[in-house]
Amino acid sequence: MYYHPTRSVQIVLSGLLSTLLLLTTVVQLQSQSVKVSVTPTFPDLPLNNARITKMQFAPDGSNRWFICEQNGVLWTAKNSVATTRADTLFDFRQKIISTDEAGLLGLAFDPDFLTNRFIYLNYIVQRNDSLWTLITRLTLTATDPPEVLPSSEQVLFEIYQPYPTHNGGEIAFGPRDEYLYISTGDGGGFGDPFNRAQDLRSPLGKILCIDVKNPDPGRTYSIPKTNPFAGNSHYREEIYAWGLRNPWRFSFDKETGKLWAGDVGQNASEEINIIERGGNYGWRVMEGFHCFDRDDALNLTKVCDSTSLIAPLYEYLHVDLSSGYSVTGGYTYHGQQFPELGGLYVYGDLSTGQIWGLGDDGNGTITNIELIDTDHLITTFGVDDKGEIYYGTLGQGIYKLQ
Ligand SMILES: [Ca+2]
Repeated sequence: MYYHPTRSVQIVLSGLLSTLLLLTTVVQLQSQSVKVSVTPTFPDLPLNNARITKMQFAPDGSNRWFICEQNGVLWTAKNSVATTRADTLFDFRQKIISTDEAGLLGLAFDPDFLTNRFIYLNYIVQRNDSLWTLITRLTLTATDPPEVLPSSEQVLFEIYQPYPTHNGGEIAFGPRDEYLYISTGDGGGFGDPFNRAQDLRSPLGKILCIDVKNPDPGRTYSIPKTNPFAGNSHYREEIYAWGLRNPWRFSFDKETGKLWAGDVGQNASEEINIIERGGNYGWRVMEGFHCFDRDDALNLTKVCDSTSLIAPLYEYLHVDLSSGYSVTGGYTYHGQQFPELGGLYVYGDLSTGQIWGLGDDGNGTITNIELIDTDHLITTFGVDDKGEIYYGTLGQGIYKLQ
């Protein structure tokens, strides 16, 4: 059964969301107008069932992908189907915990990478019986291939993780403010058992924002003055937005500056959100457009107080195993190959391998186009220097949309 988007619109009508949403029309299209296929990016590299968690294109003209594997290995290879060589930048398998959803999860290049050669990582370690997310910075050599200077690693920020699930994992610099944005999940457990995503004293279930380029004296970062709780020590001052379950992947539209996030759902709904400063995205009061009940998680008609909560731009429901149940956020498209996709947000689903393009015309019409239905377990997307889109998988390789 194919999910019909008007279903969510009808539920909105019976719910308590703002009247603005009632004006929204969702148009679901198949891909007949856009011909998309996928091809292996590295057909001659032995990827050995690598569980790819992140792929970033180097911003220095070296034509290199940097590829993170969940187990803690970072490697680089030239972006060519003729590539036969990959170079390991580091092997952190001994220090990174790679189990369930934990591991090496995120990578970002410094906005001034050309001069400082800094990269930033998001990964999980175990200390005694506790799991921690570490955000660290490393320096690369200017050689080709580059090498990591291991002694350069500095821990900038850390977050206690109660479970090895719903750990978020994205890190990215804002294209306009150069702050470092970090996604955290609610920390795991069914239905956010400790209500961490709504707890403004917890860093979990959030998008965080810190300034690592202008740290306070004696610290590794500072709080941007524009953060909603900057200067308010009653709350976590790093919070930028909250009410998120597991925003595993987010990205900035390089042209509009908008922050797009895919928030992985619980039992009912996968969300695409436009994240705004100070926004509360609902979890666990709501899942997608629906009030959430921990005791009856499939009841989509429950009533709750959704005042001041921000609904997703779009959701798809867990109808059956063919409908998708774990969103993988992607990137807005600004490449050359598919003019029809210009400005659309390209994202996918881990479980079904579907890839869609989502557009908002700004006048209340949201269009979701299925671009292709692959057989791949899509974990993450990447963009090359021409704006073309790729994705990594759990053990099935790396592919390019073309
Ligand atoms: Ca939400």
